[in-house]
Amino acid sequence: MRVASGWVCPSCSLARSRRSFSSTTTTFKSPRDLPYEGTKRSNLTHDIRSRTTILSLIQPTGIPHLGNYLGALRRWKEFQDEKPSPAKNRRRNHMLLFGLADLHALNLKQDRELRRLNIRQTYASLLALGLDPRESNMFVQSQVPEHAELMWILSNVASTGYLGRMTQWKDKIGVGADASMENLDEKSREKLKLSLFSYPVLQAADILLYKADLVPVGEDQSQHVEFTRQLARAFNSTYARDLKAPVFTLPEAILSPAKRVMNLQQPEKKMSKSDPDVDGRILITDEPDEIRRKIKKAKTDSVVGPLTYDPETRPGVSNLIEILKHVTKSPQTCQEIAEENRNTTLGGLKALVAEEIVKELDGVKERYDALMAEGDQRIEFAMWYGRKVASSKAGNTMRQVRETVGLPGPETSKALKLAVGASPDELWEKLNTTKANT
Ligand code: AQP
Repeated sequence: MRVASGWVCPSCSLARSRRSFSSTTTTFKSPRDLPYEGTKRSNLTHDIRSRTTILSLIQPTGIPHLGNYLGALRRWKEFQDEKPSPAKNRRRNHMLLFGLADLHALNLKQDRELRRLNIRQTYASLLALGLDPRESNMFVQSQVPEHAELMWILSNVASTGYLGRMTQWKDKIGVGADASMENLDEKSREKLKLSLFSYPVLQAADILLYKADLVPVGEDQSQHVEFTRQLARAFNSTYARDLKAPVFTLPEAILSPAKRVMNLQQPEKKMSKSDPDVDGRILITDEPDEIRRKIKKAKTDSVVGPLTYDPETRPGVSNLIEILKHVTKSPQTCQEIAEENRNTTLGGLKALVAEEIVKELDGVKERYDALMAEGDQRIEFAMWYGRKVASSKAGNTMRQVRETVGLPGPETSKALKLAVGASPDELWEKLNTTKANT
């Protein structure tokens, strides 16, 4: 493995003394270095052999769907399943932090009971997929208040021009990709809340708070990781220029091969939890017959002739071929899959896709139901455990950030340390006495 010059992750000894915040390249000796075949990891700046922090969050806006699963959650589980390195005394190579982004999810207006249920259901879904709180720390974002604090500090280096060019707020309020703050009509301005516009700043705080090296995400989130890198650079150069080492390292997005699973009913849109049409998505907890029904109903086309892959002219059919490729982790290209099945009817293709999804999600529904039926104890324990680990890491980062920026820490003086257990009156008295005696 070769690591090019430049700043690399803090746990990595290589190139540590170089103080460049720019992106560098790493080459890998073997495919084993990659989380799994087909994963794109370009221009990595850290040494994968050292302990890497991997972080990813999901919004608890409903039960995860096939897009969330293929784009992110399956990866989470694969990281967890990676065997610890014998050379490191069985110490796992990765520190895994997975979270429920419930502060982000406040963007979606919901009744409080439904919100609580969604958080519990999303957490249960992760457990049902096989994520184990003893291996992967699974925390709830709002239970670690440092996320919001770091977001505010990062807001001071976040440019509204950059945020204005990002696509997510445009998607969510339903304006075109070429919309800008200047040409928004009054109604769209009203719809665009500050939390949606500044969503990427909170996402950057999520990542930087844990000094994550790798962030597995679907394609829709990759521009947010790029923005995070930009904020990390801006913070380092604004506040930490005089320090020996930068405060933040630059995270890398890991894009899943399943970049963008599309909506089954509107294949020009991505599959989404919050889309009102439930037939547009396969939930990871759907029963086999429900999966078959939704795939059978998926919008395709009436093109006569052989099966072909062309996302432009045949978006529905192409989406099904892509799903087939990713669910089965086929090394073939989508064109090759289409060619191999050229004489298969659309009905035949749908049946094939449905059966592969049923196989892939086998057992998830049963485990999910069992967890939801058993009461809150297991889920609450897992949340508490995840929060404990996350809070400890977050607290360390925020101490460093406050000091770097010049904000007082939680204890501002030795005197306040003495105050533990004393009432404010007693302490004031004590300070006055000390002053009088000097
Ligand atoms: N359709 C998709 N294809 C591939 N990956 C996807 N992801 C989401 N949709 C797809 C990835 O799943 C992870 C968790 O997503 P999220 O819930 O944090 O945010 P999101 O991208 O906004 O997901 P949804 O399902 O569309 O939720 P709503 O409707 O609530 O906004 C992320 O890594 C994401 O890339």
